[in-house]
Amino acid sequence: MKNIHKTLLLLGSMAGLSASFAETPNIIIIYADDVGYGDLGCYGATGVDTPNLDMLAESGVRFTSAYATAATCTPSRYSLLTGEYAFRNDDAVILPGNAPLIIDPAKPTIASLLKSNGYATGLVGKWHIGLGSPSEPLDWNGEIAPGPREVGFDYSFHMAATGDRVPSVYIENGRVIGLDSGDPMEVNYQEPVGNDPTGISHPQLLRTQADEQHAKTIVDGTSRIGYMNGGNSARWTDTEMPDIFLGKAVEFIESNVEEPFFLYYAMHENHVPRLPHPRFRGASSLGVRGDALVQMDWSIGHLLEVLKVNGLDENTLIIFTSDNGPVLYDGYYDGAMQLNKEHRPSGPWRGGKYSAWEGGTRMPFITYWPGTVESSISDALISQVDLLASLAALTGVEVPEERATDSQNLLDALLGKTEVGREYLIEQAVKMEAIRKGPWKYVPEGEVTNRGKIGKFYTDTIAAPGALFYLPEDPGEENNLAHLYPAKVEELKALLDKEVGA
Ligand code: NG6
Ligand code: CA
Repeated sequence: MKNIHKTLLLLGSMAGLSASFAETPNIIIIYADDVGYGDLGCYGATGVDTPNLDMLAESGVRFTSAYATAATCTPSRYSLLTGEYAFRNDDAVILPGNAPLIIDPAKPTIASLLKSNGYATGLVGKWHIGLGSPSEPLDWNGEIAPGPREVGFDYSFHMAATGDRVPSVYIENGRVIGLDSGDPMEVNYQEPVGNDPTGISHPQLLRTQADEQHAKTIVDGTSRIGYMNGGNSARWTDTEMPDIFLGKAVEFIESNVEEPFFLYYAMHENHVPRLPHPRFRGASSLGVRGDALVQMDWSIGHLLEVLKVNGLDENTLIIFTSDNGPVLYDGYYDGAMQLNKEHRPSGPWRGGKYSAWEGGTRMPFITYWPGTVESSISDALISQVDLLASLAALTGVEVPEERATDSQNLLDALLGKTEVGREYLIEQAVKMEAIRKGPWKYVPEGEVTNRGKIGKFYTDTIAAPGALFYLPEDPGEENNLAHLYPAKVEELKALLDKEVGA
């Protein structure tokens, strides 16, 4: 395998690539779910300890202006993998668990590019960008395709969508694991299928009560979004999920010690339902939301150990970030809001998941590569959409023309060699987009969606000509300066319109 890899690089160099600079470290993207900027110790968390992530941040680069492309999961994940802003794809909205794949397999992804360059590629964890083809309904009892394999992953072990959505089963290399052919499974988001109890019919069976949207089929004592029937032997146990994903991530690493690998480790923490393993109960003072963060950090510590034991630690680039901002209450009455105390999950930023305020997309973001990445804190402006072009540049693989055009090569910033990042980036929120350029942030006229008190969404109304903030002095986006700087408003509005379409 190693030899093949070198040959490919040579071909790359004949095609005019700067192959002499290409390196082929192992690459692990650890993608957390709903973890906010302020949720890690190294970003100021209180009430929860994250020593392993703090160590990564201390030895690597800790970014302060790194963004998910969107304030919700599906669009951010789409962008991360494809190098394309999700607002360019109308299908890239929060998907139900039975939605078809939204990545066109003809488009390159980080996985397919690295695979074409000799990497073994693996996905472990949350998928949530659809499975199956749009033209025919998916049979969960057969081959599940197209999916991760068709967009570049050699190996995959994942859930279909989210922890709070059916089907609550694991899929490995295109097959539901543990399925009994005598008990076929069925999934429906429109109407009930089968006779399983739901959160509405049997609330007494629930560990945690939920809102109506999350009160459909009960699996493992938790009601979900959507209905499922059958597949009983395949259904997951929530408290085991983090250890199962960790085990699969470790297996993938250990079976690829001899060749470069790319692992997309899409952890479930800190999405609802928050059901950490009992050994982490009480590990934080923030209730289950903090306990799940502690388990996430512990799992990452274990992964680091595995790399070390296998002699891979100095040959592995780790990138840690999250798909969207934090949320306390998100459908289950799990006490996260009541137990949050002084902790600020979005750090200094306003808003969180769903929101066009900074907390929606400004993410914790750490790069770690002992011996190569130098310890620093970086204010470089970067977006997760840039990972594709940057990792392609690192490994000497060419991005096909006219593909992944939103992705910029910010490799030097990622490696801590410069604090020069992008000029500007788009922040996609629910039903609107905002723009950050240099120190400025512009939110156009419209309604900013936010998760509020238990059970509620609320909106902040932005009047024409939109709101302009100077972030270095106003991280909380409280002082709208639009009337003072009309030219800046014009400039940012024009840029935003150019990108998202007026
Ligand atoms: C929303 C769910 C929320 C969560 C989210 C997806 C509500 C009322 N419900 O529809 O609980 O599942 O979808 O989260 O907001 S994400 O992180 O995968 O985008
Ligand atoms: Ca998410």
